[in-house]
Amino acid sequence: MPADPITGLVRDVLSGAEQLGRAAIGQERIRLAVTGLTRAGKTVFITSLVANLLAAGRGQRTLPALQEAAGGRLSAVHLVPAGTEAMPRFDVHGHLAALAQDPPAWPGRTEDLSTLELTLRIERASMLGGLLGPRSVTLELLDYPGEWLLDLPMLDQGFEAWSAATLARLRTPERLAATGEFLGFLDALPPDAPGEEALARRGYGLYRDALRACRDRLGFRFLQPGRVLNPGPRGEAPILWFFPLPDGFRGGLATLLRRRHGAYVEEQRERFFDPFFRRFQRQAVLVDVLGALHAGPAAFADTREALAAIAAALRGQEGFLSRLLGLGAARIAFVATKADHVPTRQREALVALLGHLVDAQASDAATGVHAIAAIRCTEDAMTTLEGRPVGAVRGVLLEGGRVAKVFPGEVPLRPPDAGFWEHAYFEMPAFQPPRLDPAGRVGVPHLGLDTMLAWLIGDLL
Ligand SMILES: Nc1nc2c(ncn2[C@@H]2O[C@H](COP(=O)(O)OP(=O)(O)O)[C@@H](O)[C@H]2O)c(=O)[nH]1
Ligand SMILES: [Mg+2]
Repeated sequence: MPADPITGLVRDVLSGAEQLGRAAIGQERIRLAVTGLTRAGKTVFITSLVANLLAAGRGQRTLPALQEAAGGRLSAVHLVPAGTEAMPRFDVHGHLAALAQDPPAWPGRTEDLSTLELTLRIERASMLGGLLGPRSVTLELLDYPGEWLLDLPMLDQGFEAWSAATLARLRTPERLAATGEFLGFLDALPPDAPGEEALARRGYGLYRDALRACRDRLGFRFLQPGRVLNPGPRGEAPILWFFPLPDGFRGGLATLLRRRHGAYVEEQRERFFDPFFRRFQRQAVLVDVLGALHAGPAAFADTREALAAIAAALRGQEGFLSRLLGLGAARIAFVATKADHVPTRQREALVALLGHLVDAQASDAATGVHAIAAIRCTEDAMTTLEGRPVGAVRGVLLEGGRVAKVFPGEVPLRPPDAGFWEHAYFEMPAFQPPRLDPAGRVGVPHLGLDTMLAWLIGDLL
């Protein structure tokens, strides 16, 4: 097996945790992985979770539903100091400091692969009211890029099927501005193109640039393979140097790309997904549903397709979730983030819409659907639109720092049809976060973070 970034990192996560686990025999661990596509709100989510847990450990009622699920009181919460891990560490102090600035700032953009551990001390009351004695639990958090999750649907596809599906997406008119150069390169290739390294590298470079442009300039999300967009801190490796080929290619290039594709898929399965899913049986998949609505019909359809493919791969016959359920204890929460962009009465619609996007079944106890704001920046307000009163939100705009009332539009209960987009009106400005107490004594205002966590990890506390 070639040495490559993710394999190494996952091994680090696994072995680092193993060592710690041994050091604290008898200590219970909760392993929670947080993922989501770029800008979904992963960093903000973990920052808020940590700030609110630390405050709860100092006696503040910041996460009531979680405390209730724990059947007791959090009496102390500590960050586990960094040891000798090779994994990047989640910069919780930096992110909290940004929020405590005046004016407060959102945490900066991050490399999406880092870990952090907290110890939670829980005082439990017995049924008769006496104390049962404290329990100590280690909460291990992993922040990993949602782009990698998009490799899941690749596991059951051969090179030809993957190529056909991928090229069909790249060729849609909305994407041509980003993909034209790569598609031009493909068109000029003879079907018996030789397996030359320079040719493969050139094609790969153009493909990678097309994926990046689709993501960064056009807001598309269904882009594979995930490690091309997010190779992790150790950079690109030859196993990534493939790209989709049209039907009918028979020469050396086709053979080379097919081999690399196969090696990549196998490696992801064996070295990433298998060990990872076995270890992190609790996962939060964050989705910026409102942002996708805001980005328009093509980007929304693309997010929808990406989520459906991920959910199906998790759930299918051979799906990771079904295999984990065999081991017991797997749970995945799909979470619509930034719910403070819509007034309270629309949050149910947000949950319903996300439920449709991931095809959640009421009977599926292992999959939960939630809408939260990890950091609540607004309050409900009323405004008038064409003479009639409508629900709005009020907050401080990030740009300019002035208080504004925003009518965000109506969240549809299900994936909208063409008619919706004709009249679509969806405003989603960036709000300024509330300022965090610099001493960190109080938590961070949120919406539904505790309820969601109670569902996802409450049974383990
Ligand atoms: N209003 C609001 N905005 C949020 C919230 N969470 C994230 N955001 C916005 O989304 C941006 C991206 O969040 P971040 O956590 O950095 O995304 P990541 O790329 O998934 O780590 C932030 O800078 C905020 O502007 C939230 O709970 N409420
Ligand atoms: Mg981040």
